[in-house]
Amino acid sequence: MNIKAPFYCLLFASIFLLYSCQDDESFDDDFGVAFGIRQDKNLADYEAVAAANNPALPNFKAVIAFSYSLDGSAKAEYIASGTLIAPQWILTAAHNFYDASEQKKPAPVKGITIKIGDDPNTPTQTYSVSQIVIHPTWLHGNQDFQHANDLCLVKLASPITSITPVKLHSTSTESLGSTIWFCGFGDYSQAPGQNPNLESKKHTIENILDRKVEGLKTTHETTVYLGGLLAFDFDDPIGAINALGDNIVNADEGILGAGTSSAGAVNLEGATVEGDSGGPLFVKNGSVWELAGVLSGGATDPVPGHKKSDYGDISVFTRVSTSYTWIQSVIK
Ligand SMILES: [Ca+2]
Ligand SMILES: [Ca+2]
Repeated sequence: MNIKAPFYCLLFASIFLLYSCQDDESFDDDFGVAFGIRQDKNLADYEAVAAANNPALPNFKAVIAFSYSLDGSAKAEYIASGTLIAPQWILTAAHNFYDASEQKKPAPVKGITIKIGDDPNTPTQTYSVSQIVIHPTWLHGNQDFQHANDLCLVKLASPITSITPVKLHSTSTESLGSTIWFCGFGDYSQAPGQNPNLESKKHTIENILDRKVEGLKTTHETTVYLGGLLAFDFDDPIGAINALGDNIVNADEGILGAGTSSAGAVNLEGATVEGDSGGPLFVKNGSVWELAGVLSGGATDPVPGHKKSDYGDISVFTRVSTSYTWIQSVIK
């Protein structure tokens, strides 16, 4: 295992993409009081929900880990998350495999491994990848979160038959104020109490949907691609820091638009961290938990003195329903 401390990669807009990159520096100094999880909870509480397979909750088994290199070598130094949406297709974020500010071309498939199970250190199965399909306008230069095109479809070399794929949310009926779940393999290895030499286990977080944005669009050649965003904030238990409940403080929040947000934390309230990129945001549609968002990044400096993934963090997702047509056109 060669996990190095990751860092946030800044992109052209001030919203950053969550990314797991090679970096020898410790980021202990960046820890706030609540790195990704409530200060009064343990990471094990969040991991237990992912492993429990409760039928009343989303199908967390379909959430997979990627380990990969950017140059196609077998030395995987990056981690990311994704969701099985068809037996041979995984939906994730484009920036995991192609960030034009860092690379000349997307990561070769031969350097990508898919890990199944709750613990990527001891995966129950591994799969290789035959193809990655990056959103056309992301691939051709519009690598800015506000284009809402941070999406990538990963085709497996062979189908996964042991896991039921997750249903995509296609109806744009995501309900502001509703409970949502996120799941991913974000890197907590440097957090207090964790083994710094191991990859972090699959974990969930619970939150409330605070924002939805639509009407974004990009064009490649003559094709127009619609896009949208979803977002939530990381509230503290007593409701002192409500990042999306106050005034719009910067351009990032401006793109998410005006609105309200509940103050105070839900039971497993959390934020997203590096390595969670590409992981799913689930919304409940009737009785079915559907994949509604793909983790892209977070708003920069949402509250004064903010440290990454601490209370006040704002997580931003590329919306699935607004890109449903493109996704279906690839995996059909
Ligand atoms: Ca919240
Ligand atoms: Ca809030």
